[in-house]
Amino acid sequence: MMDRTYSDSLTPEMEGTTVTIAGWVHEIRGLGKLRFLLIRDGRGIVQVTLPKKFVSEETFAASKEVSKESVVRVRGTVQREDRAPNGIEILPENIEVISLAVTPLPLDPTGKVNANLDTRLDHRVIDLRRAPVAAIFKARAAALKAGREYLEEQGFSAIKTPRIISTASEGGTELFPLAYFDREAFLAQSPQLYKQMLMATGLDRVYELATYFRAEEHDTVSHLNEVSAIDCEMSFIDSESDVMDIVEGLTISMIEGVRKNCQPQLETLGVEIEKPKTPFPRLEYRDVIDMLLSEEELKVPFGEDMNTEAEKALGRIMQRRGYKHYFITKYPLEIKPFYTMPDSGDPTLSNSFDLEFMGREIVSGSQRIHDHALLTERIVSKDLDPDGFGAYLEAFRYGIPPHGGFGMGIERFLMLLLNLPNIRETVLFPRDRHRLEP
Ligand code: AMO
Repeated sequence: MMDRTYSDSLTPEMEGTTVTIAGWVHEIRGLGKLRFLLIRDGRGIVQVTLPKKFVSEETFAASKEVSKESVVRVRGTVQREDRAPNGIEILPENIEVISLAVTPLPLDPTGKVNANLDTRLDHRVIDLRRAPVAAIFKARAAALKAGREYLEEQGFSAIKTPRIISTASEGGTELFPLAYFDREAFLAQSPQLYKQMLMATGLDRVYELATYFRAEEHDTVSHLNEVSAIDCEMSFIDSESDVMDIVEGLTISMIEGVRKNCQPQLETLGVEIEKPKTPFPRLEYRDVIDMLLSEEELKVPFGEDMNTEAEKALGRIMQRRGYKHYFITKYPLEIKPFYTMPDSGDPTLSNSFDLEFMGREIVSGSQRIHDHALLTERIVSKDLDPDGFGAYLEAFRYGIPPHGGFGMGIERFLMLLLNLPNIRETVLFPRDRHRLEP
């Protein structure tokens, strides 16, 4: 590895020592006989100061030839300078230009010149050099790390299920078809069928950092066509309530993971994250419909799914009560996928739930049907062909415990946590209806 000192290790106490720094030329300021290069290295910025009188001719010339965003390595002496970042500057002995950046730049990485999201995504590599953009991905990594740790502590094992599949699990209209040798296959919409099949094996608690491919033609600020999710399935449950306990614990851990480990990034983003108010309320769908009518004068006909307007209105109601996170439970059976367990008291309802975060769904889950005959009946009632579900249905014939699970959309979670205006901000290289590049 190259010998280099990162900007965040440089302190005024190091005055007089010789160091080598390396990174991108963030800014060039020239005042005739005094020039400044600001070098950005992914952890911060260091000022390199070049008084013409005190540096060699070659070094001064190099500082004039280099363009913004070029990669350089600078060897020099640390000096105290209160006006510079970290209270230090470097007086260079040598400036090596490792990779010269072409001008003009397609995007201004200092963020002084605003660019629209499309232009930023077109030139994502340059965009990712900006501190507020990089901060999102630090927060994303911290949230996922905390989420994985929580699930492992709770006894969940990491699994990997196929991304190339033969059957839909979440309704037939959202699949991307794929040529699989001489047959048709699809990109997986979710690990749903596989994670349920594993409940028949003795692997009692599983999770997957999954990718959902969804051929939805949505063009909104909260939909993607390639989605990352934390998918869990757990067996020997008494009811969906056991699953909601895990969803709540997972959500709190992920929020805490970001709060504890990403304070500098949150400051860069100008975001303050409060500790979530717990326990998360569990509101029955039926009661939500009544609340919407009485408190927001919004009518959602019983049996219809919550539309965006209704979700937002409920978000306002719950915000007034001090909650950002709350469950909606007991949805009508007909609007939930075939694998959802009907409610034993009222079979028109289901043992299902969504977790909402300030008026938007981030998690959906349920207790599943574990009875082979009922499952087959539900598949047929959705106009699907049980023959297409051979191996899945077989798992229900030879002993399978009561089970349930959920999927959490990681991008939705981050968008809401970091108060971002568009879900695309949370993905390095997002895939949407119009974007396949970069
Ligand atoms: P569902 O289809 O509700 O459930 O997806 C679960 C969560 O994934 C996220 N999500 C999306 N995010 C962005 N763009 C999309 N197009 C998109 N689609 C889904 C949301 C959503 O809450 N198999 C079930 C889960 C389960 O029951 O285990 C499922 O896929 O945050």
